[in-house]
Amino acid sequence: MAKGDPAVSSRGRRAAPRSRRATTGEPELVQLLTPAGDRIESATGPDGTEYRVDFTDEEYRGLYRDLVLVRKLDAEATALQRQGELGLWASLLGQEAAQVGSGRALRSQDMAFPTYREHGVLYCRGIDPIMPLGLFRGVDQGGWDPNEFKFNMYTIVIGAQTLHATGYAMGVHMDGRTGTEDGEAVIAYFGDGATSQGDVNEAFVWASVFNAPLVFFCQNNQYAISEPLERQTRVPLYRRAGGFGFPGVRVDGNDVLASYAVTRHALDNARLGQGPSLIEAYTYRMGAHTTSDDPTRYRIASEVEAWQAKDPIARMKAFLTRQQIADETYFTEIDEQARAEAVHLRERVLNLPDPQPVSMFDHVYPHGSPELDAQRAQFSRYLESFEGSAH
Ligand SMILES: Cc1ncc(C[n+]2csc(CCOP(=O)(O)OP(=O)(O)O)c2C)c(N)n1
Ligand SMILES: [Mg+2]
Repeated sequence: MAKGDPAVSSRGRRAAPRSRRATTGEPELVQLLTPAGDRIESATGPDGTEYRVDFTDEEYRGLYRDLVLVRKLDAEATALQRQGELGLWASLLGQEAAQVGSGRALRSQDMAFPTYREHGVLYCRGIDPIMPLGLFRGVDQGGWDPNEFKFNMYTIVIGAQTLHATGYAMGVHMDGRTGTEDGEAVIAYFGDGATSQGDVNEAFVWASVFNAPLVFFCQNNQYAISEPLERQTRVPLYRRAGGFGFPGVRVDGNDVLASYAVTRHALDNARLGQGPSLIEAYTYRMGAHTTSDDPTRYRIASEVEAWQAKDPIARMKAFLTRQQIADETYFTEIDEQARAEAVHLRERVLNLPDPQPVSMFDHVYPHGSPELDAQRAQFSRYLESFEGSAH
């Protein structure tokens, strides 16, 4: 999907001719699409940057399709876990706009470092959604070639990937792959809870002083499992960036247009050699932390309902309908496409082959090792000892 440059493009064709800047003393929230589906033509960030997008009708419809597909595939994975077909699933429900907006803002040469919840970004990278399902079904070790898709492996150790991303981005800079419009930028995803980790704060320091071409993309979904945001910070998270010496901005993470505009701008600054920045995508985890969690034990229904009114897909649908960019026929078509893709995904998951137990030794070192060979041989003998027995 080729899209206009949000920072410099001309105004959206049917956009309402107005600009918005928060003046209430509340933290500024960059927003280009209200929860009711009204377009705001441009929004000004805390450092004066003006954000806007200029999509064609087809591109607007494409973003809607991405949001719906990503939600449907995620729901299918949750259902598979509930039926005992996956060991665990971390749903992205509610965070589709933050992920699709930032994921579509990446250029092909950019590198992404995800957590365990970035199924929407993975989808936008053009990766087959079955890839992480092998990991959560326990039939592979979750490995893929990060360079093939410019998408690093899922990381469950909270915050660790921000350091990996920083090191990688420092390398990009040292190799001279920044400073031009086709330079490479890097994005590191993490959550609100991760901001309390030492790793993340160390990543901020290193990225800052080495001017790494890195966008720190924090999805503030208000919870770290059961811990609410107020247990992580006394200041809005995006303001942390100032103390480390780089810009920070808070975007409406349920607004796919603003998420796109803010991320595209930050990535382009990074690729041009202007160093790191922090984006706080203000959103909400509508579901459980993972399928092992029961959020009714620590949050009240009215809070969830309040966020339901800010749903990322509903506002996009309202906008497309009102502007006559799409109609019911289109929405039905997309629902049908999403359903078919989910069925296809399910069939393939159920047919994933079980691995041979000894295969766990295969990818530890690229060229093996004598010690590992000995361990493999010992394990093989152990497995053979069961042959012919009932167990
Ligand atoms: C280093 C480390 N400590 C603790 C955990 C256990 N853990 C898994 S998810 C999680 C909460 C993370 O919250 P947040 O960063 O807000 O991300 P979210 O799950 O909300 O997307 C914790 C503490 C872990 N995986 N790694
Ligand atoms: Mg969180």
